[in-house]
Amino acid sequence: MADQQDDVCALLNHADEPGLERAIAKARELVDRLDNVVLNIAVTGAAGAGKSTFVNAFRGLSDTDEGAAPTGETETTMEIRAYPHPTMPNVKIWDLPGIGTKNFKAKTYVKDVKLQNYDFFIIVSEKRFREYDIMLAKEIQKNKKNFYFIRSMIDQDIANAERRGVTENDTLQKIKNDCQENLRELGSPPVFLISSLYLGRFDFSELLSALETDLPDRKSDALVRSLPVYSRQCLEKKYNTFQKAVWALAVVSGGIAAAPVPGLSAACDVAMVATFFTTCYRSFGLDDNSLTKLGMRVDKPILQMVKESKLVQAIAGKTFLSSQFVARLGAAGIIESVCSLVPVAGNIAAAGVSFATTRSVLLEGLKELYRVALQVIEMAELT
Ligand SMILES: Nc1nc2c(ncn2[C@@H]2O[C@H](COP(=O)(O)OP(=O)(O)O)[C@@H](O)[C@H]2O)c(=O)[nH]1
Ligand SMILES: [Mg+2]
Repeated sequence: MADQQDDVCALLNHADEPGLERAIAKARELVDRLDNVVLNIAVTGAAGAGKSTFVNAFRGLSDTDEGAAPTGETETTMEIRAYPHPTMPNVKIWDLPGIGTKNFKAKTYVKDVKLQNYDFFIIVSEKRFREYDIMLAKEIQKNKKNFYFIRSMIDQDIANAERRGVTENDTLQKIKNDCQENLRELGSPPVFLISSLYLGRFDFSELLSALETDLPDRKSDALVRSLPVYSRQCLEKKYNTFQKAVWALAVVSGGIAAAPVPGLSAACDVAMVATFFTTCYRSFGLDDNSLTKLGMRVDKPILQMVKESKLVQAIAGKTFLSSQFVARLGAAGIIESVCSLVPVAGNIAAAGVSFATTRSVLLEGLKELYRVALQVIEMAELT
């Protein structure tokens, strides 16, 4: 009984709401958001600025992957195109033509591209920002939306400058100064120096931090979960967003289990657990496709190592028939440790018991996936 009271206290603390009912309502809302947050990111800039390559990198795709935005193409038909995230289709990146192009005249641009539909704008340039880029930023500002300037293809600038004996730091500083000078009439907003070939280098993590600060929490979490794992810090952020969601998932699952608890498979909502683990597994880049790509990039056989985790095997095997899934989780040693929490039978309120059990299962499984993903990062020598 004491355990149950502790759980309810923990729940109320997390929910930051007076009253159990309101806490449960808030949990339901959070779980809804976990799957249904809509995020529309607009990427704009001149032809050849590196927009499509950035759109692909943001979605964890290389240029040759199925569904990747075509890159290096001469833009003849200028159109707005949406690129949904491969595993989170509610996160969409839009490849927008620059302002002042043939089909998108400056005067009617705001109306034509439906500026209001986007959460924020990324304005890309591979050189200095153009007059049109600045004009667009002003329109975005008028519409009370945020924009972020990206100076793209930084890896190329560095390679070129190194050939002339200029150091990386000097090159980065010079480009940053030039860009800010270039954007003086906008009050010299920050400019993020990015290479879409190496998201883990240069200013991508600063860009992410700025976005996290500016976006509402639920959108910021969706963004973090959707990004490819490009660094250890990115993986940690992902882990934190999932940890935050666990209590809400456990509450909602508790509400579903209305009967006394005969055993574990009835105590927690197995379908929900399976969905949650699959989401984490994809977000951590543990699926075959992501691992193969990473393995090729860094020339290391990462895939085999990951396959040693029984939980990863269970998720990859897609055995979502409840009993089989639970059996596989049991084999992974995750459920065993929480079995003791479940009474064999009894009239303890099922919701309370289920909350504790489910929370433990979710936290343990999440920790296991995080552990494997960290090993992957170490093997790939991403920092
Ligand atoms: N080295 C390097 N090349 C890039 C980068 N981003 C884009 N490119 C190349 O620049 C060219 C134009 O890029 P693309 O994404 O098609 O530009 P868009 O017209 O703005 O969509 C392509 O050949 C890309 O491969 C980058 O970060 N580094
Ligand atoms: Mg393009």
